[in-house]
Order: sequence, then C-alpha cells, then structure tokens
Amino acid sequence: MINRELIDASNLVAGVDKAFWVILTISFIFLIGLTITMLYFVYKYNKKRNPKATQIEGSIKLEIIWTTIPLALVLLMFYYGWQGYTPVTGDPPDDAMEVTAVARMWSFQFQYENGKKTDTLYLPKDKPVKINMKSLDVIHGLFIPAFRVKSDMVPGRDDMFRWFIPHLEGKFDLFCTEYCGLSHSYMYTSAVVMPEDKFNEWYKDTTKVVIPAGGKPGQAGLGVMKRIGCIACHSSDGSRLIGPSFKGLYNQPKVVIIGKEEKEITADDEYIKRSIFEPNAEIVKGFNKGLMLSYKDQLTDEEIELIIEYLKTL
Ligand code: HEC
Ligand SMILES: [Cu+2]
Repeated sequence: MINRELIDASNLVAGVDKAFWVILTISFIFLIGLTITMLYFVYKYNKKRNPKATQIEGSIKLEIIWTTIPLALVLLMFYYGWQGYTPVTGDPPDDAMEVTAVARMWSFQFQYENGKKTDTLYLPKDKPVKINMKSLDVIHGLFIPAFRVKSDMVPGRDDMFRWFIPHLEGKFDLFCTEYCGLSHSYMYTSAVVMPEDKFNEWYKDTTKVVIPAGGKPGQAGLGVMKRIGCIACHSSDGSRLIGPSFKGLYNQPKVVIIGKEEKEITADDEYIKRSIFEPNAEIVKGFNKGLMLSYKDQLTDEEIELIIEYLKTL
C-alpha cells in the first residue's frame, strides 16, 4: 500500500512548500526573538533600574552585523523562492498534453486537443500537462491548491500558461481566485487525476452529453445549463438575477431592443438559439448589454435543443 501523505500531489509541491517553510521559519524566529528582546529591554532599562539614559554614538561593528545578517536572510528567501518558482513558469516538456482553460462569468470550461470539452479538469497521472489560460470577459484566476498551481487569467492575453505533473490520483479542488463579480463563488469545480489507461479510455470517448435515462422531461437540458454555468445568471423561478428568469419565457411575447429600436418578438426556438449564440444582437428590455457572451464554440445544436426542452417545462 502506498502512503498518500508521502507522495506530493504534483511536481511543484516540494519547491513551493520549501520556500513557504523557509520564509515562515525565518519570520517566526524574528517574531519570537524580537518579542523576547523587547521584553528584556523593558525590564532592564526601565526608569527604576536605569535612571540615567546612556547616549550611544554609533558603532561600525553593529552596522555591519545588522546589514549582513538580514541581507543573507533575504537572499536565502530569494534563493528558495526562485527555486520553487522557475519550474512553475519554465518551458513545458515537448510531450506535455495541452488543455485550454476558458473562464467566463461564472464558469470554467476545459478544452482538450481532440475537441472534448468539460467543466471538470481531467488529467492522466504522472504525465506533464500544460494548461493554457484564457478569459473571455474579466480577470479570473485558476487555482488548484493541492498542486500548488495558481495563475491569473487575463482577457486578451493568450500567452499565459502553467505546466505541471500530477502524481496523485483523486479529486482536487479547483476554483477562481479573483473576485470576478456577483456569482464568483460559482467558479468552483475540481481536477480529477486518473491512471493513464483510464484517462485514455475517457479521452477517446467522444459522446458529448450523457443524458440520464428516465429523468423528468428537460432534466438533461437543466444538466447542460448547470454544467456550463447559465444558472449563475438565470433563475427558473421568476426571480431576477443578472439576466431575466427563464420562467414563462418559452413561446411568450417579449420586448427586445435591437440597436435603438424596441421590437416585440415571440420567444420561440429560433429566438432562444439566437439569444445564446448572439446574445448582444437583441437585448431584453430592462437588462444590460455585454454581460452575456456568445456560447458559439461551447454548445452544440443538440445541447441547445436540450436547453429548449427544459425551458418548455417552466
Ligand atoms: C454572465 C451572466 C449570463 C450568463 C452566464 C448567461 N446569460 Fe443569458 N442573459 C444574460 C443577460 C444579462 C441577458 C439579457 C440581455 C440580453 O438579452 O442579452 C440574457 C438573456 C438570455 C436569453 C433571452 C431571455 C429572454 O428573457 O428573452 C436567453 C434565452 C439566455 N440568456 C440564455 C442563456 C443560456 C442558455 C445560458 C447558458 C448557456 C446563458 N444565458 C448564460 C446574462 C447571462
Ligand atoms: Cu472568476
């Protein structure tokens, strides 16, 4: 049996943790040392024991000591910090698997080289992986604490990445670390590390959505919307979130604004599809433009149909 505690979850753990402990230890030594010295001086030099203050005119010896010792200490911290940080930002090995992490308000999507897209990050054990960071709207952050992987995701920058080798099987927390708006807390998912053969089996299986059998009508559509994060902005019970509620939407009249003109339309299949693929062409009256971004590359026509099936039930 392997002792899980003895294996680092990724190749970055050792370096990052060493820097952390070195800095923490030095800080603690100073905290305790300074507190003791301070208390001792309060005792020794109070007015009763030391009624007449001594004037000290400077000391070369002291100055050399308090320059060189702290210098050595900060260089030591720098050394371990550098050691831990260079593998985080260095070039990935040529055989690294690439995954693109796409963040938007308020969900993550992971896109694989064969076109697979998921809301959970699946990885093979002991294989290097390079994660390209992409944001569609505001600054998000991708953080997998167990792997010591953390990176900002900046819109408009396509050159940011992190690479690492996961060494432990299991499910690890993954979440956004920039306060990116109202439903920031929805950006919470996991990284799942599997043995290589199991991962390959999963990777080759390109059937897109697993539709649960025997569920209520529309449940599959609700599943798609949960997975891709629509429910961060849309409710199903009539309450207003960032976007209009889906309740009573389907096939009902609706006032939208196109350019500057108001127009009454019916929320039929075509309208709903347009709302998802070109959300900013028609804006629902009373709501803001530019908040919902297109899902053109993220949803298939079949998935849109499942969503519409669900909207019909509301
Ligand atoms: C970041 C918040 C946000 C997310 C995420 C989001 N939307 Fe929207 N959505 C809006 C806003 C705001 C509007 C109203 C403005 C407009 O019409 O574009 C809207 C409008 C709509 C409309 C038109 C509604 C109506 O009452 O006419 C539909 C349909 C829709 N969204 C579906 C979706 C689906 C499906 C998803 C997930 C694939 C989704 N939205 C994800 C914010 C969001
Ligand atoms: Cu975020």
